[in-house]
Amino acid sequence: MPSSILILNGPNLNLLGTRQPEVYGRTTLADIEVMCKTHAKQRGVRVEFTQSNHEGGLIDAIHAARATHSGIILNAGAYTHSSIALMDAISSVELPTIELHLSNIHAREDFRHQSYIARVAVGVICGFGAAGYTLAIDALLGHLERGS
Ligand code: CA2
Repeated sequence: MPSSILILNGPNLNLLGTRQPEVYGRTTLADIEVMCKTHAKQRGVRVEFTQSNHEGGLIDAIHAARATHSGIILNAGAYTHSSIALMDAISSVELPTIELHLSNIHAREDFRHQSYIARVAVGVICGFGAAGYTLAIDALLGHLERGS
């Protein structure tokens, strides 16, 4: 049983619940952290939940996870669509990673359809709002338990 997973949130997600509720909902990132920790406790796993507006901060967190976590859930925000550096960081740590988005990126602008993260992720969850975070925890635990 994996003991700990990292949930990593990228740029602007600290603004959740305060702007554009029609796109991202009214739930704040702090609310989502509580949801994740409650769900993870029921599933018998620890969660580290963090956010950074900086590409380098996200990369540092991914590198550090290699020593402390069994897998990663990553909502990389807009870096999803641009960051080869984040893609390389995920490849380099060899931790199973689930790509996550609140919105359905495929139903939005064309530039959101491209994801560098998806190329190295186990799978992608998008379009389920805040509920996607607990879906991603279950998906990652299922993957870790199966070992594939
Ligand atoms: O749907 C998602 O979770 C996204 O990762 C959110 C990113 C966006 O660039 C991705 O294409 C999809 C944007 C996060 C911005 O979050 C805000 C929250 C409240 C107000 C304004 C922005």
